[in-house]
Amino acid sequence: MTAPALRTARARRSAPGWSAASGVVAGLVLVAVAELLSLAFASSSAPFVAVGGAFVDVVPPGVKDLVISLFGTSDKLVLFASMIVVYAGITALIGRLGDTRPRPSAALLGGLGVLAMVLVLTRAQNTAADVLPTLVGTVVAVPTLLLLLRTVHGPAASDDAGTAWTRRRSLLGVGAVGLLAVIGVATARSLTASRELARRAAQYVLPAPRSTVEPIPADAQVQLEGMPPFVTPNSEFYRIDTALSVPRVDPTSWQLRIHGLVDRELTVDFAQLLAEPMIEKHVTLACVSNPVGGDLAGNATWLGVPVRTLLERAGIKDGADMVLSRSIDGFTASTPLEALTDSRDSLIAVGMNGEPLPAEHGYPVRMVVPGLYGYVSATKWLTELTVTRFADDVAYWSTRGWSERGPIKIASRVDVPRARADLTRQDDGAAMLGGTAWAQQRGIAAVEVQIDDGDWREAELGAEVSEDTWVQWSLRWEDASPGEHRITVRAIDGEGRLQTSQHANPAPDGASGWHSVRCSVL
Ligand SMILES: Nc1nc2c(c(=O)[nH]1)N[C@H]1C(S)=C(S)[C@@H](COP(=O)(O)O)O[C@H]1N2
Ligand SMILES: [Mo]
Repeated sequence: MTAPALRTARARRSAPGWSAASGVVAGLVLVAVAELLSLAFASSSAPFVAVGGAFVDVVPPGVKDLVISLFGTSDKLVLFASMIVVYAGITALIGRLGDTRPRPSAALLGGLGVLAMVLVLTRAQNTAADVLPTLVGTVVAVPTLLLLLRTVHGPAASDDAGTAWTRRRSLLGVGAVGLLAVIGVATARSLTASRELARRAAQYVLPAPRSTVEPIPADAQVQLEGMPPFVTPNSEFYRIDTALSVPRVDPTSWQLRIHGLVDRELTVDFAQLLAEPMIEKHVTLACVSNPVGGDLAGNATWLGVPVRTLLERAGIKDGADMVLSRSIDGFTASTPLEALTDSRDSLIAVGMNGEPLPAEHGYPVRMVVPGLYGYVSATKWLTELTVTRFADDVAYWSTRGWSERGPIKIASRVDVPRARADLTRQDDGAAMLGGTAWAQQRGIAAVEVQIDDGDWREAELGAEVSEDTWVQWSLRWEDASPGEHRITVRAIDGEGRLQTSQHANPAPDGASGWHSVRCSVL
């Protein structure tokens, strides 16, 4: 008797649940093989990273805002988790289809692989070779699916529970191995990548600044439990970007190219950049997505070369009004030329709080522009400056519904107490309040606090470090009475303008409105 005849004789018995599981396991095999091979390629060649990155690039305007308001800086984790759920769902459906129609099911899985390959190719860092990991993963996964489908069904003649279970156990085995491979590879990747980067980075030493900046006076920090540190440690600095895997940029091959409307194109490598005269600046960065009272802002001492120095060397042609800065991962920001050439000393930065930039914050080189939201200025993993015109070029977020220009709006917030927290009175019956305010390029002249519907009281300000740096405020609330209260804060900038009470959402050009917290005084 020939094999096909044997198979027709023993009719396949349907096992939809196990078929769905076969789909999920085959999908896992696809990812595992691709991840494993992608170790030899750029991390952006890994299908999950590429598909997630492509997704981030096409989400409609406003969704970024919503996701950030819901999940804050855990947005990437949430995206990966959702992708895993969606992928498991799709592969389960594919497997389920395979219960009755194995070949179309295999074709669908292959199609999924091809779609992932197309998305891998759309990533800025990738070349054609970067599709290989996903290609091989798909080529392995498709026959695996067919094999698994055959395994879980088992011919009806051998229909005793024990045999069926033995066969199906092999499915679980393949699944477990695939899962371990994915986890193992992801771990290995991040370990080897950061070790290798550390080795290369160690070849460079940050230069001392030509002019050191005034040190931060101790009384810039309001001494009150629960206040954020005046200088944000690098490890606590908020991180916002579209990069699903942090770009690991090799400083030995890094280059910055300055071109466009210039008299002579300029290219500098990392050693040349470090040899330029550097300055230091205390600058508070803020994200346009920061909601009223939010913490998507951070304050650091940056070390870098004034952008102006390099732009002047390149020679700016008439008619230019914008510089499009580009990251290695394709992100772009449009910064008004004026903000890069005026006296605010915008930086091509290499140092953050006395250390090289951490990978998450743009190593080896990023932009820091006082007074503008990050999305139009603070390009991390910087590789290119194109001198151009707003009329000719559009940056990443501006094509997604965000404003083309993004001056930072004045902001003030209550940090102590936190919203809905308890506030303990001191022995003398007073309660201490504190918070933060910023209005980069203008500075903060005053902060006022209102308790319930009472009169506005003037807060005491910590030392002002610069107009581009946030200030901390505190208020001794003498007559704090036990019970529920509402605390509202507003600021006045260095030009005498009162912060507007008009509420605006972060999209399209930054949130506005007064921050209020409810608390109960004990
Ligand atoms: N390459 C790159 N640079 C980027 C971004 C990005 O998505 N990609 N996001 C910008 C935004 S929106 C902000 S608010 C700042 C945040 O800088 P940080 O992550 O160092 O705090 O980086 C800017 N630079
Ligand atoms: Mo941002």
